[in-house]
Amino acid sequence: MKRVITFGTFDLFHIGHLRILERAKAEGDYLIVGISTDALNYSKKQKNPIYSEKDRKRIIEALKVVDEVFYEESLELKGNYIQQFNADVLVMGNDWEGRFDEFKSLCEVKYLERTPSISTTEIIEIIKE
Ligand code: C2G
Repeated sequence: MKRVITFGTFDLFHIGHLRILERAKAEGDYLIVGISTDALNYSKKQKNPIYSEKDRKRIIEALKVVDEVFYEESLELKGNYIQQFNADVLVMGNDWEGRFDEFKSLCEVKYLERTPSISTTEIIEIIKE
């Protein structure tokens, strides 16, 4: 059984998120998703997500294509998570192209094309206007 791991904040869950999770699952048989905690998100983006980590996790857990979900507490722990969850493939959107190449010694690393014209940031901007 091929085990796939991916990571993300998945705030204001949208079609781009669903598509990457579907394509990640298609890379193997079992999909594990690391949800960025609120604290990790704050450290990356200096702002809090709209949805709490608890709600973001519940939404991802409810998806048919997702088999297992955990909290990603730190970007530096990615290698540990890959080993802990016995992942064969790491999938990320290509906005992260090249950023996780160091893990090629642990598993396959694949960057999939982002879905164009949709992002959480853009949704927030449109609602604000
Ligand atoms: N994504 C996508 N198409 C979009 C928007 C997002 O394919 N239009 C993908 C991203 O490339 C990423 C996943 O959806 O692989 C989750 O995106 P974010 O929630 O923005 O994740 P991010 O905050 O970048 O966190 O350890 C890495 C981080 O946890 C990733």
